[in-house]
Amino acid sequence: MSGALRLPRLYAIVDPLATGRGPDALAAALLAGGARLLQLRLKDVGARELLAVATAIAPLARRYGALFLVNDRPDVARAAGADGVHLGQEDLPVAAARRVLGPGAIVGVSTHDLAEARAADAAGADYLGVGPIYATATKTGALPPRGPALVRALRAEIRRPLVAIGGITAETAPEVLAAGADSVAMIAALVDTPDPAAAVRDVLRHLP
Ligand code: 3NM
Repeated sequence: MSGALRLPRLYAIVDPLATGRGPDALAAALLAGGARLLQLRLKDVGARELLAVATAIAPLARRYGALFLVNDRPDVARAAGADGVHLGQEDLPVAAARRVLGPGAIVGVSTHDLAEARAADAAGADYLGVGPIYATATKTGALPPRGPALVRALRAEIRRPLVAIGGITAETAPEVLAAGADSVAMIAALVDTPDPAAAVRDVLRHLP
């Protein structure tokens, strides 16, 4: 997309983990709690199921005025009418994702060090994911945690929005934002709880 992107400070990721919750029910709960940016992340389903879930969540997000992104798959994001896509390092490059999604879409990229961040910046990503900040059990094969220092290092030279990720909780979110992140992404802290809507409300109360 053109122009500077302003992201909500909480970047809520719809990944049911092992909770057994349906992703659409989870998305509804996160929105009801006040999340205004959702990313759908379902690592173990095929494109058809991902599309079906994304197609159900997109109008729900729109009703709340929330941004809705799909992880990994620009084609699914476009077909579902999502606002954009979040790309990992092994997914399509930013330019190819834009060819699929069109000029108005949001394209974010996961980065884990300065070199990846510089490359995503040069490629024109709308925002950069930055992590893992703290230890996380959510992502298989996650790199060692880098602490808020990684955010500080990237902030020193990159102007694009930075979305910090990895083991962030309501308690640690303020120090990550203070290090220069624009937003904090969370999975377990929201999802692996008895009441995801209440977890979102609690996080939003903690944010400066
Ligand atoms: N990506 P939680 S860390 C999906 O470093 C993801 O790129 C990461 O989940 C990265 O909030 C991570 O439960 C897991 O730790 C985030």
